[in-house]
Amino acid sequence: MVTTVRDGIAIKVHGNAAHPATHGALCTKVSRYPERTYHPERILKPLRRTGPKGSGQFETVEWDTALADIATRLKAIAARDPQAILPYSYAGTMGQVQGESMATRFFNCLGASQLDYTICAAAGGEGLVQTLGGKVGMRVQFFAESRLILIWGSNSIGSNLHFWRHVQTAKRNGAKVICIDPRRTETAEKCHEHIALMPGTDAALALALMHELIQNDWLDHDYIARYTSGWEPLRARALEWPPERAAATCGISVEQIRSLARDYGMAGVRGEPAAIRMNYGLQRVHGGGNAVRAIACLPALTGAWRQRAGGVLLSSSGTYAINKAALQRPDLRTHRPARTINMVTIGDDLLRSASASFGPAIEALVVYNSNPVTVAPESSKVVAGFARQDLFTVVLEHFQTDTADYADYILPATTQLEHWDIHTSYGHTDILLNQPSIAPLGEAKPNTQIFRELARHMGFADPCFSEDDVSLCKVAFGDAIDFEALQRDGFVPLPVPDAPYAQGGFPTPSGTCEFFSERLASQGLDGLPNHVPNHEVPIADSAYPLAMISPPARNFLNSTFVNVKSLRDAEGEPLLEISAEDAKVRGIDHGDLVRVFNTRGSYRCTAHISERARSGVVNGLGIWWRKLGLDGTNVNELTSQKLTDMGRGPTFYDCVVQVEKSTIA
Ligand SMILES: Nc1nc2c(c(=O)[nH]1)N[C@H]1C(S)=C(S)[C@@H](COP(=O)(O)OP(=O)(O)OC[C@H]3O[C@@H](n4cnc5c(=O)[nH]c(N)nc54)[C@H](O)[C@@H]3O)O[C@H]1N2
Ligand SMILES: Nc1nc2c(c(=O)[nH]1)N[C@H]1C(S)=C(S)[C@@H](COP(=O)(O)OP(=O)(O)OC[C@H]3O[C@@H](n4cnc5c(=O)[nH]c(N)nc54)[C@H](O)[C@@H]3O)O[C@H]1N2
Ligand SMILES: [Mo]
Repeated sequence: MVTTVRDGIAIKVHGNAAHPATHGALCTKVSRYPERTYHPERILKPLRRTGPKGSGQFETVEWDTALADIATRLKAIAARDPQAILPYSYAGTMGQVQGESMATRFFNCLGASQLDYTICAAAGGEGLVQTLGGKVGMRVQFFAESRLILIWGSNSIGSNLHFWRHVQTAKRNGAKVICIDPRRTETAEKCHEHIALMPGTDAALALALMHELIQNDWLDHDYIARYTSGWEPLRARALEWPPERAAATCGISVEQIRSLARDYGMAGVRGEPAAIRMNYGLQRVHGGGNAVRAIACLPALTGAWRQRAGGVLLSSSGTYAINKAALQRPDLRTHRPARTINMVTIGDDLLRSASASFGPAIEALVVYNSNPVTVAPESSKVVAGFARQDLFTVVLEHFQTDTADYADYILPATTQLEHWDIHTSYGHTDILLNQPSIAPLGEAKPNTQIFRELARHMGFADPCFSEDDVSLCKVAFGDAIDFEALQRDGFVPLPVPDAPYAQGGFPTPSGTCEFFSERLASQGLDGLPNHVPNHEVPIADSAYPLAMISPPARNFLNSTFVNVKSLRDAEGEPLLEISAEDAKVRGIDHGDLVRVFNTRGSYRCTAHISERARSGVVNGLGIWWRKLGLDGTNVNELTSQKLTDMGRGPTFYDCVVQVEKSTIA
């Protein structure tokens, strides 16, 4: 991203044309970054709560007053048990320095509880690691050369525009593109085919594809023999999944499955590269880890990995050898090993009292780079937790988010335009440097600086608390990269092979693509991928007969940008997409106010009768700020804290609901 600055003011941001991965383009929301940065509601001074928790009433205070008081409060809690203090952080702008570096040093030194960073990609990441050995895969640019592309569980146009460019190139060169997604997204409608399966049934589809590859002998026997393990048991498992069985499970036709298998299998037979762009949408369900495992097996069956434009890509993040120990200094943790709290279950965990198994109740929360009151599942619990009178909460933020409303202190943080950071990717494999283009606005400080100063107030003496941000940027990759080149160009590509698994060499313990995972089996789990049904499977004529998914709205980045007027205007209002059929039986018209509800809660929004929704599934687009929605709620009022089969991840898209016309205005 290149920022144009005039008289110290950032007036425009655009993509760096010299960077091949972005190719000079930004998505709409990020192109509004100046509007967000200079937003009149930016928090530019530390704030201290004056009204009741959640009321959003604050007064400004001096930095030193705020930090001294916060340090006093944290010290008192730490003297009893530092594990009663919990940091909570996640996406922010996903940098390594403003993310888990100085902050993590601080909490390590304090001996605070540790956070399990699971809210996004944990299940799929684990599934991929069990099968391929790492978060690694095809090089993203070679999708442009593929002849067949499956976009599986991703709205690329909405959430990964830079990938979509390669798809367009492939399409122009005659490739066939197929989208597998319950929702008819912007992406699905631009593909040649769209397979709108029921949420959480992807493993069943993948197993049926294997069944067809076996029955028709569309297999690369040589590749299987040389570079895979567990073929015989996988074969037996796949043969349990004829297309008829999978069609019933997935809510699609037998012919759709046969046709997809034929396209994928024949590409292999003809030696035409077939590529799968999986993404995290399909793993936010109970069986998310297994689904990723099943899909990740496919290219090894047909030998698609032999070509650089064939294989699968879920994430490239495993390519980066980040020196986390140097950034985070786990050696500072001299206390006994602290417990780990899963960020997905923050609702329940904030409401837990002390016990032998849990440890101390959470007495203090320090939130940065995240907006849990908006994004975490089962909001009623999360809100009740944040509203606890005896909880001390500090939030580092740009804006008074739903979470900041519950803070005792809000500390103003800098944005990406105002600080140093270093970034990785989960698509391409370049390292990126973020250099500040403008001075911090008002009294805002980088997260790193806030934790440096807090460390001083706590009396932490280790010299690592004076390391500056440029040095942290250098530490992240050490000698592995040429920092001067990074500073000059803004990006440095990592050396990665074009076709990483053309001759095996998977980073698994066996060096093969592991159809059967000994590691999973040794944990008492199924060593083979299987279809693991959703926690909540919709059943006709039951109290909650509809499945609800809540993928992000195109113009929002999770809950970021929701307060940027031009983007919020583009999205309009919180809405629920419902099929004509499901709307009709409920007497719902387009634009009606509806109540969406289940055992966890109730949420009102506007119904859109839309072809984007298949029958049996409603789409509640996210992630609106609660305070901008009707009744001060959002879609996470309905989602559950149940976890995935692997990785302890969230199940946002595994949720049943009922919908009715709202009777009150
Ligand atoms: N505009 C925008 N871009 C974003 C984000 C954003 O919030 N807004 N978020 C960023 C982040 S944090 C992430 S993790 C990535 C996520 O990016 P992706 O992992 O690519 O996922 P999404 O595009 O968010 O959408 C998930 C898609 O999965 C579909 N889906 C839901 N359930 C299932 C299922 O069971 N099976 C299948 N096959 N599909 C399913 C949804 O309908 C949706 O189209 O995007 C990043 N980019
Ligand atoms: N229902 C439903 N819920 C979901 C999802 C879904 O698809 N459906 N998606 C899930 C996914 S994939 C993810 S990744 C999570 C994301 O959830 P979060 O990690 O909470 O991400 P955001 O909502 O983008 O909020 C990031 C916050 O960090 C702030 N921020 C940005 N940069 C900085 C900085 O430098 N310093 C500080 N202090 N703050 C900063 C922003 O202002 C913003 O309020 O949400 C999850 N929740
Ligand atoms: Mo995410």
